[in-house]
Amino acid sequence: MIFQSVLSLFVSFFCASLASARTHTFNFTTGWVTANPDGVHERKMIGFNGHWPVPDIHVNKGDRLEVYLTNGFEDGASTSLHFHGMFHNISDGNSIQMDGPSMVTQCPILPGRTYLYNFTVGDQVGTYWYHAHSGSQYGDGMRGAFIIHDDDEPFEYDEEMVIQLSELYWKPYYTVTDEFLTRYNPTGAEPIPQNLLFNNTLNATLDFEPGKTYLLRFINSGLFVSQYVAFESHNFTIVEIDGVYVKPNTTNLLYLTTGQRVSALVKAKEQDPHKNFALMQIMDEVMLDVIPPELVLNRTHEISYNKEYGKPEDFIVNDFKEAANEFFLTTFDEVELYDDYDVQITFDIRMDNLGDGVSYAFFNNVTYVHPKVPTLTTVLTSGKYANDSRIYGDNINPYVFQRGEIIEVVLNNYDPGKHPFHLHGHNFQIVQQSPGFREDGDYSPDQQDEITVRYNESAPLMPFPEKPALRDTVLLQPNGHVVLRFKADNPGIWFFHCHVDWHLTQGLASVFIEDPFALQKANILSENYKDICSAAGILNVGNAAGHSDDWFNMDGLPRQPNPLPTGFTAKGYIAFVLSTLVALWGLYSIADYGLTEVIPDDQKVYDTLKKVLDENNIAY
Ligand SMILES: *[C@@H]1O[C@H](CO)[C@@H](O)[C@H](O)[C@H]1NC(C)=O
Ligand SMILES: *[C@@H]1O[C@H](CO)[C@@H](O)[C@H](O)[C@H]1NC(C)=O
Ligand SMILES: *[C@@H]1O[C@H](CO)[C@@H](O)[C@H](O)[C@H]1NC(C)=O
Ligand SMILES: *[C@@H]1O[C@H](CO)[C@@H](O)[C@H](O)[C@H]1NC(C)=O
Ligand SMILES: *[C@@H]1O[C@H](CO)[C@@H](O)[C@H](O)[C@H]1NC(C)=O
Ligand SMILES: *[C@@H]1O[C@H](CO)[C@@H](O)[C@H](O)[C@H]1NC(C)=O
Ligand SMILES: *[C@@H]1O[C@H](CO)[C@@H](O)[C@H](O)[C@H]1NC(C)=O
Ligand SMILES: *[C@@H]1O[C@H](CO)[C@@H](O)[C@H](O)[C@H]1NC(C)=O
Ligand SMILES: *[C@@H]1O[C@H](CO)[C@@H](O)[C@H](O)[C@H]1NC(C)=O
Ligand SMILES: *[C@@H]1O[C@H](CO)[C@@H](O)[C@H](O)[C@H]1NC(C)=O
Ligand SMILES: *[C@@H]1O[C@H](CO)[C@@H](O)[C@H](O)[C@H]1NC(C)=O
Ligand SMILES: [Cu+2]
Repeated sequence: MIFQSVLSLFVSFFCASLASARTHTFNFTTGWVTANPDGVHERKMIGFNGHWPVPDIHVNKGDRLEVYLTNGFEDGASTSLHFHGMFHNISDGNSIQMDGPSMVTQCPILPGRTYLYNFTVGDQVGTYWYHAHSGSQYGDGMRGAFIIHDDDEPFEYDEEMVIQLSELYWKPYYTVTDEFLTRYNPTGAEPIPQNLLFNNTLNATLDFEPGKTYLLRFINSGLFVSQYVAFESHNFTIVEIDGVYVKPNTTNLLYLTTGQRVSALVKAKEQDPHKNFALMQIMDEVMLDVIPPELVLNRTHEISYNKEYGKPEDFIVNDFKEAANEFFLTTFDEVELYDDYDVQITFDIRMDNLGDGVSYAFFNNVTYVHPKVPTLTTVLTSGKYANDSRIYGDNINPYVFQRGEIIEVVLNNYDPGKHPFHLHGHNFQIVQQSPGFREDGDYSPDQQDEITVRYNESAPLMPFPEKPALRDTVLLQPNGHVVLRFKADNPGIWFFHCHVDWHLTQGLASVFIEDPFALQKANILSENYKDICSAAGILNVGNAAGHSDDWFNMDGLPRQPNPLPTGFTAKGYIAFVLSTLVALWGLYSIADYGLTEVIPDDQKVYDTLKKVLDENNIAY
């Protein structure tokens, strides 16, 4: 009897989901499109099929997505696409080849090639996004919202609005990257954007009607800065973060790091207010090493009840500490904290110069360098060796997990920067999240050790939350720490990295290989996968160095540059480059020197500088 009713329940559930699940097919060909996102500076953006912005994608729970991504770049750039927050759960079919990061779960797609991203969204619901996972391409517009609608949302609203927060650089990503990752930028100062963007434009107007409730889905799809959002005379009630429903929490100020999503209900005024209101978008200026005087740090958008009421004034935010704090949000389902861990990984995060003079980012003194073959290829072709982290190459910070283990990741920040850490394939519980301990204005590399407050397990700074926040991207504060836990219940190859894309470019990443034998059982490399690799001249078998005769032979493994020569400290190197620069310009003091101005628009000054530095044979 019981068996029968369970069976019929199962059958009806199965039929219902089968009947409603749809497949959404897209053909996207990448290419440069002339646009003027901020109305100030025309530039080329990365669009699909000749259009920019690229479309938002809306699906329902359980649906399948088939995206044919064709590389249409004519400048030789390779590409790939990642659906941020998707679990690609092995139990929903085998889609680990669809996660997107280049050289982790696929090869770079070369011009003229097409790769199919084909996966179901499984049980996942809420606010996600998709973006390029090759170089910093997404900053130039190769990103869109990805919304999974749910008939059973635990809240009600009349209309939804999807809003991407990002920033704009006027120069193309490859130029900004080149200017960032050079020995002429020895402190690793992040490139300063020229503008904020709100849903890919500068000024926006959102129409409100009295009496209605709106669901505002915010996505920080930027490369770099965190952003605050403040609403004049209206409150936000947070109901979802990163695809996880939370106990409603009301606030006037939201904070989103890059990669994060926050959905909030906003109740419009009951009666016609006879005025319009300001929705403020504000850059977290603490993240900027220098603030150029012309940079506009906040933008005012109009919540329009009636066009005739005129534009709203700025809404002033007095205390940014009032922003909703992710650590205190509780999941709607009140999921309890994993009470212990099986495996603990501690990452000390540092930024420093290596022998080529460039500033790199490190987990435990290792900066991520792409292996010769994607880690997925190594997992699927290494047979019994797949359980041994040594075959993945020490320069990717690899960790192998067994199914069911509770993993605790401790991040200690020996850097005065903010870092939003993102894990592919999982949500994690936020077990500890310290405040920042940065001493303003102090960037001296050799003082970081004194300032930094590491996680001390026997004396945690925060009480352990009984029902912790759960999400896929978390903020690590300057010189502080965070502690995360998740269960290794999703076999895969999961990239764990800082979502400040400049820091990822500097190598702030690790790769988690979860239950490799389950992956081997469920997967073979598809013909499409192998073709893409072959076209790029990448082997379809082998360890991180491309060897398959001896799985522990690491000859030819791509490695990080050597350290600075002994006696040539990072601090000395920075001082030398700075004094050379200062001597050249003769006008600036080191203190207020704008480092991103190191590469001035004036090409002649740049060339002279280069020559002087080369003649002095600084870095090698
Ligand atoms: C998309 O591309 C595929 C393969 O290139 C092709 O078979 C299909 O007809 C295209 N579909 C649409 C809707 O353009
Ligand atoms: C945005 O608003 C500012 C200030 O009101 C105005 O100067 C600018 O022209 C507007 N830009 C666009 C693209 O609408
Ligand atoms: C996508 O994957 C599903 C499940 O494996 C398969 O049935 C379908 O044919 C695939 N779609 C394409 C276009 O290959
Ligand atoms: C933001 O832009 C997307 C398309 O890029 C659009 O679908 C969406 O409605 C816009 N959001 C608002 C609030 O206008
Ligand atoms: C916003 O929430 C605060 C605190 O809950 C409350 O005091 C205030 O009245 C609310 N404001 C509006 C406009 O609803
Ligand atoms: C916006 O920036 C201006 C200066 O750029 C500042 O005066 C103003 O207080 C800021 N407003 C908010 C809400 O932060
Ligand atoms: C809402 O968030 C604040 C901190 O931002 C926290 O103190 C409070 O406990 C939260 N309330 C609920 C119901 O989650
Ligand atoms: C990393 O380097 C620092 C400074 O050189 C050193 O103190 C530390 O012990 C190293 N850490 C690891 C995990 O190797
Ligand atoms: C994989 O390695 C782990 C840890 O070294 C070990 O406990 C486990 O038994 C290994 N699994 C297999 C199937 O060899
Ligand atoms: C960690 O905390 C314990 C308990 O307060 C203390 O005895 C110990 O010295 C601390 N460890 C470090 C490295 O600070
Ligand atoms: C993956 O699916 C399994 C089986 O349904 C489930 O137990 C596990 O929680 C899922 N993991 C994730 C990260 O979705
Ligand atoms: Cu970072």
